[in-house]
Amino acid sequence: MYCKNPPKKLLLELKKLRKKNCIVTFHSLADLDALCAALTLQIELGKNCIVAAQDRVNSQCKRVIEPSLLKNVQKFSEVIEKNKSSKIILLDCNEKTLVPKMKKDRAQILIDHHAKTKDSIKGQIE
Ligand SMILES: [Mn+2]
Repeated sequence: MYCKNPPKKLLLELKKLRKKNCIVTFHSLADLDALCAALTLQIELGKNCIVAAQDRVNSQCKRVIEPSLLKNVQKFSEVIEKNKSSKIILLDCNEKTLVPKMKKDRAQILIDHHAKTKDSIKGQIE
């Protein structure tokens, strides 16, 4: 859903995550809107916020994004094993098949601009 101003509840929750362990992920074969949103959120939340891809980023991301920033993107399946209690922020996606490494019920925060269906992933906070 598109909203001009983010819901207060969402902003409060994001504030609470500052400097806490959390994992930011996005849809498979990440594009620039997914990856840039994640990298920007990481700047806001701090280095305890891990940016983790389901698989890989697309060729446009590889062309445009600084290699040092790309190196900072980890593998979701590895990260989740080591950080089982971390909160998960899902960006730019609400479709289960596009986040194959994520258990469907584990997005604490969902930030997305795509249309929802009855099968969409729900975030505890959106
Ligand atoms: Mn996208």
